Amino acid sequence: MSDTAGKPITCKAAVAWEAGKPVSLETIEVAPPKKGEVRVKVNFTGICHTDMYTLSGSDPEGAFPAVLGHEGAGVVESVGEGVTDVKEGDHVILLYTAECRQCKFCKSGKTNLCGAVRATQGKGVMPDGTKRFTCNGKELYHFMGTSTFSQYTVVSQYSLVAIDKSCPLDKACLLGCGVTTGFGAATITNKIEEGANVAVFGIGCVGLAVIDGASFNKAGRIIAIDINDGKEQWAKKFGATEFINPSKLPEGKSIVDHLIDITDGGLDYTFDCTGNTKVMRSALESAHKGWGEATVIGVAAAGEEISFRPFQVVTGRVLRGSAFGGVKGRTQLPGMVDLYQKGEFKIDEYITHTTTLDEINKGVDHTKSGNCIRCVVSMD
Ligand code: NAD
Ligand code: DAO
Ligand code: ZN
Repeated sequence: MSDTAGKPITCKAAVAWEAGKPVSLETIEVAPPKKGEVRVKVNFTGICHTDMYTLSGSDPEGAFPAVLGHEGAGVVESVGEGVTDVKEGDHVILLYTAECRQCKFCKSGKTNLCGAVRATQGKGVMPDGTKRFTCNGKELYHFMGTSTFSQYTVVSQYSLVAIDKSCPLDKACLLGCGVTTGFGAATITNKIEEGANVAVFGIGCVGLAVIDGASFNKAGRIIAIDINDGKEQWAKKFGATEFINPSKLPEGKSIVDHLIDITDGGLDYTFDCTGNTKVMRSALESAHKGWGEATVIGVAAAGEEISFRPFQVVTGRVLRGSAFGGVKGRTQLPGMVDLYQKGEFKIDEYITHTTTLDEINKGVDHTKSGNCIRCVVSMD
């Protein structure tokens, strides 16, 4: 048993004191894990746009002060009573989409959404309704059930998965969100068939991972669409066959009309990876009549709505969504780690920036810039 088991740990964390302000490096106390919980030493975390969205104050579920971060990997420091699936020393990926294997969602076999910790996770507390982080005596909220912007975090036993120790944690952390989300959307939520034609709107980490998943499934044409021309070389590196900047089409030509023209009627699969509701509509309308399937991955701002003509779906197009790529974290992530280790899909290539916990605000700035795919933060 570790020397620290059962005791509070003092460590550093980036604390979001209030919306709209930079996170602040603080010394915090992390309480030991209670029944059914696990305390993890976080070695690396990615920074995702959802962290930025919550930090901006736009997230209706955002509670402050909080420890943000949800794309992390580390090592189990100690486990609470009753935890049997992971043990001290295990290498783990934190899961913002939990998997309990007991709730009606998990048992349905139809979804990777899990109900076990959903309600408390959304309120920024542990499943028993309390918090494990304090800073100068003030309690800090948890975030997405993971809070990876701290050197130590406490999570539900359903919110992490042990992985092979040979997988480097600075890469494994990206399986905690962006890479898994896109790759899974192409290969699990949708099982893109060999030769199928695909369009991906929005070429960030998630869109690139959709492209990688489509290539993995041997799609035919993979058309990447982004308003930033700089994304063309990225898209092609990941397997896109074509790139279109919709803002550079001839006057009066919409991206939907253009896609329908160049694909003889539309795409077999389309993906929104922007979070823009107008783009979501374009994704549906550029799916082929009769069978085209459009998947919303992007998260729209609170209160936004999608509109489209019902005839679009009456005539056989399908609109669906995908959370965490449809991946059941505890069951399926170890297999994804194996695939990565065998070189069958990309992780390293997404990392355009690295930084340290001390300089995490530089990472936040990188993430907001148009040229960052993922910034990985070393927590030591
Ligand atoms: P990102 O900001 O790195 O990439 C978005 C890309 O979309 C950018 O390249 C941008 O130039 C492009 N874009 C913006 N407006 C556009 C438009 N009108 N037409 C075409 N391209 C446009 O973001 P990311 O990290 O790749 O995440 C993408 C989205 O996925 C975000 O909304 C994020 O919140 C969401 N997300 C969802 C899940 C999930 O489980 N569903 C998980 C992770 C992220
Ligand atoms: O079960 O009600 C629920 C919510 C599950 C979470 C779905 C998350 C999808 C998008 C998250 C943003 C990216 C980190
Ligand atoms: Zn469950």
